[in-house]
Amino acid sequence: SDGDPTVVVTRRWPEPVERQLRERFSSVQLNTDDTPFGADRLREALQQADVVLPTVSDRLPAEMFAGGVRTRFLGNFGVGFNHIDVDAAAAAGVVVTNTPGVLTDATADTAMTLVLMTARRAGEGEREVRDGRWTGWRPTHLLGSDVTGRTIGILGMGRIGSAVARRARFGFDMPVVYYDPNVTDPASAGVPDARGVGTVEEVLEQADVVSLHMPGGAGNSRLIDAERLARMKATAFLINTARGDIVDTGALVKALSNGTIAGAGLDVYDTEPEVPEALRALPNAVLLPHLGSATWQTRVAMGEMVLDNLTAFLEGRPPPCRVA
Ligand code: 8YV
Repeated sequence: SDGDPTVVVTRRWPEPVERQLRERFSSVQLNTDDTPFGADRLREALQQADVVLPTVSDRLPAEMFAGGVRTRFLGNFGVGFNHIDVDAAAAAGVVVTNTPGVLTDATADTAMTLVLMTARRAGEGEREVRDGRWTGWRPTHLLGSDVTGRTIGILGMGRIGSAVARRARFGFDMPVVYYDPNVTDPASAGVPDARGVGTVEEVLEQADVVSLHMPGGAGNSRLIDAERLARMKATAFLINTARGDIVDTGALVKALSNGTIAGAGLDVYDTEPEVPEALRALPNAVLLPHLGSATWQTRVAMGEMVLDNLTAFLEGRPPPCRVA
């Protein structure tokens, strides 16, 4: 893809990075109405464009690459890439990159937002005020649970898990227990006194708040099922800013309705943007619309990182964030 590659961008990006795209590539196609592409338009893009820049809302399973594609570079706008079959892409000669690091703090902040909102019943309270149902202060009104000093359990102590652990430990005095077979020295995560344990179950049994930070996709699919939810304390909260498929949603709805756990704070869903009515009806669930990395600064940085990877690829250098 030398000279002037054709570039398809599947969703709107923040203006500063769309401007860079227009300045750099004369044949860039921006998705001006910002509607999700769907399978047909994605297949067409892979057949016609040298470069496609997708997001989490674009499903790219193996069949998209079957029979070969024109696209040589897929620069994913986001760190998680379980929506792309990277093996099939590689077999079709497509280089895939992602955007690690630049969204770590924004996503960890979202996780802490959910911890606080869930434990302190902030969503319930906000709805009460807005609906004109607040009747005044009283000693037993909307009592939540303390956050400061309670134990946080981190499943997946990578970049984002570590950033949540540091916020919890140093901002909220929370002891940290974690499961991540790849992290043997918690000092490397910036939390020297975090306690690594050998199983997911130990984290679930010990934590007052459990926060998920592993990748989605086959390996972790339905990791948090009915049996594991039952291992959690009845007073505990489950936080998910990672991927929806890590949690069995049906089992979570049951656990939230029958008091198996106290509450859940979710930013991601396995059927996005569909959120089951049974979940939406539960007062002890705080539900955000996949806001993890949604700040101006972070989304611009993500776009710039996609562009850096694309530039490296087009100049024949190894893209810094190649996956697989
Ligand atoms: C993005 C995310 O908003 O990076 C990820 O994996 O889930 C979010 O930061 C989304 O993926 C955009 O493609």
